[in-house]
Amino acid sequence: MKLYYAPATCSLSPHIVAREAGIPLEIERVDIRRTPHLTETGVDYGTINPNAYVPALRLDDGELLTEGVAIVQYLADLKPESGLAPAAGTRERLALQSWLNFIATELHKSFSPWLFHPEYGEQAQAVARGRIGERLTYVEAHLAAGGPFLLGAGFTVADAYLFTIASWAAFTKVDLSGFPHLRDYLARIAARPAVRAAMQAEGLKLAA
Ligand SMILES: N[C@@H](CCC(=O)N[C@@H](CS)C(=O)NCC(=O)O)C(=O)O
Repeated sequence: MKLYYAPATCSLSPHIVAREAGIPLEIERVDIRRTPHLTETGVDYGTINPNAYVPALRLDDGELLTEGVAIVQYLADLKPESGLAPAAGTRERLALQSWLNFIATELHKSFSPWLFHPEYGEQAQAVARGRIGERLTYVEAHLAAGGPFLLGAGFTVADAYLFTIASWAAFTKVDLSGFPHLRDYLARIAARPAVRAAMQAEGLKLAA
């Protein structure tokens, strides 16, 4: 299997999941800062994924799987014993899907594209930061009431995704000082060997 990724973007989430599950993965970098987006082997990524965004997972049978929340569940389901996703059809799986959708639609898409493109202007960015702050207040309360992970005791694919997206706060001027449980949570996840390995493979700076 091959994961198309861009360093430190949302594709870090499936990258972490594969490593947490012990699934061997080939990775190919995509330069999403240039138009057209080229892969590291010089292919126009738009010819691979018509939406030209990462992540995308090339399966061994040649099919291309897109959308981060689908990819992480696919990977987790390949290794049910990893506990990265509760079994399909259970209440716990619904809770996982609820978190994945929350992270995708309420957090990921409030950060991106708004806080990554200065051309949207300060007003739009202030609105995005306000919205993110409200959503993180909800996450903070949830972690304060339970934890240590989103679904309770065990690390799941939702944690890989939330870690990836909430870590963007560090370089998008989203203030996490009012969210101590979230900051502890992010630090705990950053220390996981699989997370460190994925970040290292993407050339990212590791927490001390
Ligand atoms: N709906 C997609 C969104 C993916 C997405 O936003 N990818 C960003 C990086 S985090 C990207 O590749 N942006 C480049 C572009 O859209 O051209 C998913 O959840 O997988």
